[in-house]
Amino acid sequence: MAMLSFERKYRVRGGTLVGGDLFDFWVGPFYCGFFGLTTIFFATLGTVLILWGASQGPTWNLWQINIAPPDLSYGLGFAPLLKGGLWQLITVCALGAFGSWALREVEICRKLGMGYHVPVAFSVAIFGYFTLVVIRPVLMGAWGHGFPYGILSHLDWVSNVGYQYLHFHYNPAHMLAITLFFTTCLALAMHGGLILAASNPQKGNTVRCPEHEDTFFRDLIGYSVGTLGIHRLGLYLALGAVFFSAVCIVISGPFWTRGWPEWWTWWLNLPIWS
Ligand code: UQ2
Repeated sequence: MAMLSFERKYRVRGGTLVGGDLFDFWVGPFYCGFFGLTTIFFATLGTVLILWGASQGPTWNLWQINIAPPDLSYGLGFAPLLKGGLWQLITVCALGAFGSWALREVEICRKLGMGYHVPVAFSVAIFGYFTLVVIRPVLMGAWGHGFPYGILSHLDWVSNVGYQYLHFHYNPAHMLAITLFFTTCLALAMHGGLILAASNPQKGNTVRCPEHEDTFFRDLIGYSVGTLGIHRLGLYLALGAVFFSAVCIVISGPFWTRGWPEWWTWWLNLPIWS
């Protein structure tokens, strides 16, 4: 692992949330910390449980391995290990590992005197997963509403749940989420393109500065969002995409049980048409 000579200077003591100085050390390039240990604990245990679950299943085909949530009849109770209990334990391990990783990010931010933007952003991704395997199943009254852990099986789950609501593209929150995902791609493509363009000048010229980047977009569309602004915009678009993805699935079932095309009857029933 490459290490720049000045990096040592930024490896500062303190900023820990738990454990004081006890776990405040590095292993090679990696910070440990209390949450580094809990991350390793949950990630290792979860991986071992998945491997053991696979060993009890009918296949070692990587695409077909599946660890399913409990049957709906178990409701919100515990299920036997091979009847969804494994899925429940693996879910606890996953949330333990993701949460530990977010808190390790917080400790590193505190050490470096940085803002908490990275752990906040990661927490929104965790919230997306939490919505699928905890919030929605709890609102629906059964862990069996969580998605199965498997490459093809989770795709089948997405397809089946989608068709249960006839046509998921009519879900207004799904529309918003897709629009935000596409706009995130547009913004990152524009930003990546602009940065590479400015740092690869024509032969004989020096690398271009932010003034040139601003000027390009002012010449093109009369507006530049700015060098800080493009990163804010990218963050908000990406977090918004994940947030509305979580909204679009959590309203499907708990708050709307029919097909999504039918939701639009409020529009057809507006009094202005009569
Ligand atoms: C910009 C700017 C950057 C950029 C980009 C723009 C100098 C290096 C890409 C242009 C972006 C605009 C005008 C916003 C587009 C809006 C949406 C919703 C995609 O001005 O400042 O910094 O990378």
